[in-house]
Formats: sequence, C-alpha cells, structure tokens
Amino acid sequence: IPAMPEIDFTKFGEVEVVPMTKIQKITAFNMHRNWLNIPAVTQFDDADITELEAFRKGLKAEAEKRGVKLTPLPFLLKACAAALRAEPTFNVSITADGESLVKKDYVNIGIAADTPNGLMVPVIRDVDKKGLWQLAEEANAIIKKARDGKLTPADMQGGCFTISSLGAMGGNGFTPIVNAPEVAILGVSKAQMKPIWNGKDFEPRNMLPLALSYDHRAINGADCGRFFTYLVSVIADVRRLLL
Ligand code: CAO
Repeated sequence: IPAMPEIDFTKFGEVEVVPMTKIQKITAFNMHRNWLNIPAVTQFDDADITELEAFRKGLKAEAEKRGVKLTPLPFLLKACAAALRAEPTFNVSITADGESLVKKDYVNIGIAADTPNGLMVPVIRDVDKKGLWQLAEEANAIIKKARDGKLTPADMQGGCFTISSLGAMGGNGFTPIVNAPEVAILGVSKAQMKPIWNGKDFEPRNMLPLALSYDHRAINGADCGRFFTYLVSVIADVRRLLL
C-alpha cells in the first residue's frame, strides 16, 4: 500500500512528539492487520430493551446486596452466547492458510475495555454455561483487572466473539473492526427512548442501537440476518433465553 508522507508539523504550529506505548503499538498493528485482511460488512439494528431495563432495575437491590454492578453488559453477553449457539456460522475462525474453518464448541466472549493503558479485550469463558450474576461478577472483575494493568496473555486469548460497548459514552452507532481470529464483533451504542409504531400508536420504547461487523469470507448476509434477528429477539425478551 502507498506509504504515508512524512510531514513537518512544526511548520504549522507548536507540537509535541510522544512515542506510542507498547500497547498502543500492538493495538495499531492488530487493527491495521485486521482492516487489511478482513473483508468486513457491518449490519445495523435496534434492540428494544424496555423490558430488559425494567428487569435490570428490579434487580438493583439484589445487585447491591451481592456487591455487583449490574449494567446491560451481562445481559448482552448472555444473549450473544445464545445467538452463537443458535447460529454457529458465527462461532468459527478461518485457518491462517485460508483453506479451512475451525468450528468451535465453546463460547468465550471478549469485552473491549477502555483502560488507562489503552484498549484491552479480556475474555469471559463459557458464557453460555453461566448465569447473569456470575457473568456480572466476572465482567466486573476482569474489567477491573484490565484497568489495573494486571491482565495476563491468557486472559485475552481464546475469544469467539467480541462486544464493544460505547453505550455509556454516547453515539448513535459505529462500525467496529473484527477482532481476528474471531469473525464477528458487536458494537453497542447509547440506548434512547424512541417513538415506535405498534400497529396502532407510537409507543415510547427504549431502543439500543447495535452494529454487527462480520468477516464476509466466513459469514454470508443471510447468516448475519438470522444471527442478528435472533439476537435482537432475545434482547427484547430475555425470557426467550430459557427456551
Ligand atoms: N446505553 C445507555 N446506557 C448504558 C449503556 C447503553 N448501551 N451501556 C451502559 N450504560 C450505562 C450503564 O448501565 C451504567 O449506568 P448505571 O450505573 O445507571 O446502570 C453506565 O452506563 C456506565 O456503564 P459502564 O461503562 O461502567 O459499564 P458497562 O458494563 O456498560 O461497560 C465496558 C463496561 C468495559 C465495556 C466499558 O466501560 C468500556 O470500557 N467501554 C469502552 C469500549 C471501547 O473502547 N470500545 C471501542 C473499541 S474499538 O475502538
């Protein structure tokens, strides 16, 4: 690819040149590698989290008693794990030679976390086998470990899928970069009350904007349609996770 030209920024004003940290360099390398290697498509949808939020708020006292911070994230982990089981085309990796697909019979999900050292993606293991409280506890603990700069390489390996949530910060949507060797990533933006047509009236509903980027070498649009429709349906009605 064409090289970037070197520019003398001092010609335009005062500047400071700061070397990138090791983690910034690793992130830059991985992003660039993934951007160049993966023909990615991003599909968008909104999930209705009105009932999920009512359920979550109803669990607040219990969460406090348990000493756990219960955000929408563990619900999303649970819903994504169910979608990865329902649509296993998403739970694969492409071998380095591009000749085979590795189909996985485990469901580990990474969480993109903003830390003082930069972007880290710790992985929660066997998400499909864990309940909400355990997922909330593990997410709280691994995010703290990431922010304390204490993650080990093993904490960041073995992911099948990543959730990148910028929901607490805002924005309508963004197109996340697939975190190879995974083949898909979910970008979560800020939930907002919106008027939704119920066939008779506009009803105020709490809508969560989601963006699903996937590697089009492993996943086709129809696979994504099935995965995303299922994912949005279980987020909208978490009772479906029992089915
Ligand atoms: N919409 C509205 N509010 C949301 C929300 C959403 N989608 N997601 C979270 N919130 C709320 C939470 O409920 C919480 O509020 P309450 O305390 O009232 O419940 C508040 O925002 C703060 O949440 P949080 O950020 O502490 O926790 P989280 O579980 O949502 O997220 C983590 C954890 C690690 C994903 C997040 O802190 C983070 O680091 N995100 C950045 C990820 C990132 O950098 N991605 C980009 C990667 S590619 O460049």
